[in-house]
Amino acid sequence: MIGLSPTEISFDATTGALSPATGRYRKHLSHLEGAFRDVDAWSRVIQEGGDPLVYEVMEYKKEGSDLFFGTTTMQPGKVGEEYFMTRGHFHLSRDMGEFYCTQHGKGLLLLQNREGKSETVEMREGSCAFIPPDWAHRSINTGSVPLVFTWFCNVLAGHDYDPIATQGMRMLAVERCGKVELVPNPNFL
Ligand code: S6P
Ligand code: ZN
Repeated sequence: MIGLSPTEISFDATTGALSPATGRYRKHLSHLEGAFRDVDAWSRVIQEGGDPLVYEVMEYKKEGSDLFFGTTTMQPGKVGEEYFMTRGHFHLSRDMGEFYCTQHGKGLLLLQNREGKSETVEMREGSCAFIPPDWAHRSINTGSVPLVFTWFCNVLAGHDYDPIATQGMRMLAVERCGKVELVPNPNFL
């Protein structure tokens, strides 16, 4: 790691655009099969809504560094009563956490440990969330504008999507009577 040069990377806090970026990907609703409880609503929004973009991730990784960072930009929207959300994952390296710092919009960070304990941290402009090692994390846009956050973690953290893809998370974030509610996921055992 000796010999790495300091670098400036700029980001746009309202769009999440990163410059320079070393990687990026987009997730449209069709990529999130099985993530939302209401499967009929999921198909309907894809067909009638033209498979909307749910989120985009851009990252900057310096070769040889132990750390990297990026932005996640989440569009507002719902599938049935459930808000747009990320897939959610544990890190493959169980001793590596992460920070999420919200730049724009509002949302909920839903966390869950291996024993199924569920917690949330509010995501709002000017706040950062600490994600402890070995807690799964899923971000949820509960607002009406894009939710943009920067994240920072170790390059060796990795993603383990299987547990959440298989079982979902214990709690769901839904809109009821115009309000954000956390309700138990009936499919989580
Ligand atoms: C990586 C970090 C984020 C997420 C991104 C999308 O450790 O937590 O970059 O990957 O917000 O979420 P997901 O669950 O689809 O990877
Ligand atoms: Zn992560």
